[in-house]
Amino acid sequence: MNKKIFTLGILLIAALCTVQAGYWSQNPRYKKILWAPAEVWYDVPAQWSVVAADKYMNGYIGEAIKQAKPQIAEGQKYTVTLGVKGDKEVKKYKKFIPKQAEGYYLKVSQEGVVVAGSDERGLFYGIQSLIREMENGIYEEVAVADWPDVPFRGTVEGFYGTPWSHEARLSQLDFYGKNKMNVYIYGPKDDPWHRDKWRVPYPEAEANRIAELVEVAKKNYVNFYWAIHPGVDIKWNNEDRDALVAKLEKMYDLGVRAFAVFFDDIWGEGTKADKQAELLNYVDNNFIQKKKDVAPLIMCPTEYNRGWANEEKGYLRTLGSTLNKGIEVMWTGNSVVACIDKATMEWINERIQRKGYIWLNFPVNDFVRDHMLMGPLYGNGKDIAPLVSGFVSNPMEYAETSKISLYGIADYCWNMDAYEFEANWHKSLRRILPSNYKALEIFALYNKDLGPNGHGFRREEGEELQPTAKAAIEGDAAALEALNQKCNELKLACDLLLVDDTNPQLIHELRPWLLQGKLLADYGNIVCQMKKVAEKKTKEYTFLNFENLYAQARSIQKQMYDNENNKAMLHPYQTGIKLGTKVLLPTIQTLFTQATESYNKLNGKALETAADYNPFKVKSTVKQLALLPVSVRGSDITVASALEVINWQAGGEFVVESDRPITFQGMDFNFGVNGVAKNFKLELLVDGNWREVSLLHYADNDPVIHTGNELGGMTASALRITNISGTEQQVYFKNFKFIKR
Ligand code: LOG
Repeated sequence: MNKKIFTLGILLIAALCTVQAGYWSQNPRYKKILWAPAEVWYDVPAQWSVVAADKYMNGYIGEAIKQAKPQIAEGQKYTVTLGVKGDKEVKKYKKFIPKQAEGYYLKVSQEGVVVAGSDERGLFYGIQSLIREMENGIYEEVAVADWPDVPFRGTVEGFYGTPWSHEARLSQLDFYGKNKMNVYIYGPKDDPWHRDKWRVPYPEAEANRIAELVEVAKKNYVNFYWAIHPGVDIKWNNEDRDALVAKLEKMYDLGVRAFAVFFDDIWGEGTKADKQAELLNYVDNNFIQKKKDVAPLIMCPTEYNRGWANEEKGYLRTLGSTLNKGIEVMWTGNSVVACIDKATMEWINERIQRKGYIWLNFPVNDFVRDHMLMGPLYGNGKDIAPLVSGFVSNPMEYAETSKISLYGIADYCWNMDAYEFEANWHKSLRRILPSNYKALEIFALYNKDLGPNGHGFRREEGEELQPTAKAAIEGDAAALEALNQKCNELKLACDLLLVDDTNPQLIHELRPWLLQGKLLADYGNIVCQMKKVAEKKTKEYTFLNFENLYAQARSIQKQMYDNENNKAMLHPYQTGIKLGTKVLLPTIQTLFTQATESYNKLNGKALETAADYNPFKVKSTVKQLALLPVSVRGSDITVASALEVINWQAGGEFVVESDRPITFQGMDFNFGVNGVAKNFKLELLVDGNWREVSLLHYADNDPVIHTGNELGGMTASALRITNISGTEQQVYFKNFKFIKR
């Protein structure tokens, strides 16, 4: 064999360039390296012979090993030996095979390769590691023992909005296999046959696609769970019970062998713990258990986070004591969107009398659609593995971009203690776009935080820029130039990414944000230039004078606004396209104002200095509404919608204040329930006095609440909506908009 010894320098280059090789590039990271003799690299042989039982080679294992670099050929000296504990082929290695489920022993050496799984999935995972070890045509000698910390790891497609495409799902399943994740729960809120039409079987075309997904999931050793969401209108009678089982039977016929039942985001009859448990136990006893080849049932409770748990009513304790022991119960943590820690797990596990199954609402962005979430996965406790039965992430409807965080989920769930989020993040960017990973990284730096949102969940963004931003604002010329360079970098990154054709799906998803990113960078460049010329008095005329730059900055502001309102580019729910909102954008805005103020002062001018001004804010005694952001677009003022059920207590108030009086043109809102206008009172604050405005529905079957004609032309500095029904109201906060003159 051709032996190549690389010098340290070359190794460093290998480490820094896009070529990833060796065990440090594995995702998830290995649990235990048993043997790693030296930094010596060997050529991967062109061919090898396989030593393995026929049953593997005729199945998915056979398909998997064919993905490795060497081609299978008979009579080769270099062999790859495959097997599962108990098989004669791997008997010699018995003592190295981890005892944990899905574990494996892998040894790569000059003599040959051994992959010995503790079970078949473990063998598959060992092969994935092997493929990685050899993917660049060279390999290092290594032996590892590897196994997962969390038994069930993966995703729940559980967001509101456009469900993933079939192609996106196929690509996800492949990605899960490669990254050793074993769960995909199918439960997109806006798939009608999952929720609204839960009793109705899928039409043929959709059914065929599901059958194909099941097949591809199997190949990737992923459990495909199909979830049903019956709680919106379920009646607790035999007819609906049988309808539910009949639907699951249909799915079973398509090949599905794992099921979930969701009761999230509902109110009324469907939320009763004892009824839910009775139904689920029935399904468990008469369907899941009877089939013999079906995975344990998963349920998502109505009180799926601590913030919503009503201790007095004891919903969770009822589930805990009533649900069959084998049924898994999902949990999003201390609130809807939260990082998971030991305390929340201890709290929930005690109540449900089993280990909670985590539904992590990250990187889902259905409640902050204007932000793309490309940051690392961080903040979850590294000590929770023994306390969870599963850990799945609810991703964005942008499937390809979500892989950045999912890469972290895979690593974190497999090897929690060793998880390093920064390192994982960099690795993921290289994996997802090797051709342009540096550009992707620069762009991602401005797409981490969620912006203000109803759940109050934020992410770090722009710390690396913070000192520069601060100094630039304080007047430091070098810092201003450094900021200018950052904008150049961002623009360069966007331009490179816009024409990258190696991952078309990724670029397609990012495109609106890339175009907005270019404008943001332009805006930054112009404002830096404005800062430079604002304080200089020049006699001669130059086209690049302050007022022209000012006009250009205003033009860019308008282009960004137009981009956010481009209906052709965005789907109807989209609330805008934002990036850099934590540090970069606010810094540019501040510099814009500073520069304009200095110019005005020096030249006796009165150019408008406000870059972006929002006079509105929300105040609410209804906890779930208190943090909702308000946005202004032209004459439309919109409060962001909330997706979950709002428990609006009797007398609870929702107020939108303005720091200056505005004249109302019109207003309507949608609480998602017919006939509730009578339960609420609307008032406007006119000259210090609250004046009532009537509320009405135009039709019995229309949930939209309209305001009486008296509203048009009223000038007020606040509006207030109060629950006057005397009881708690359950509503959705779907749409809330008013128009000013
Ligand atoms: C929904 C989920 C949604 C997520 C984030 C759960 C269990 N249910 O508030 O479908 O994607 O929050 O908006 C949810 O999280 N409700």
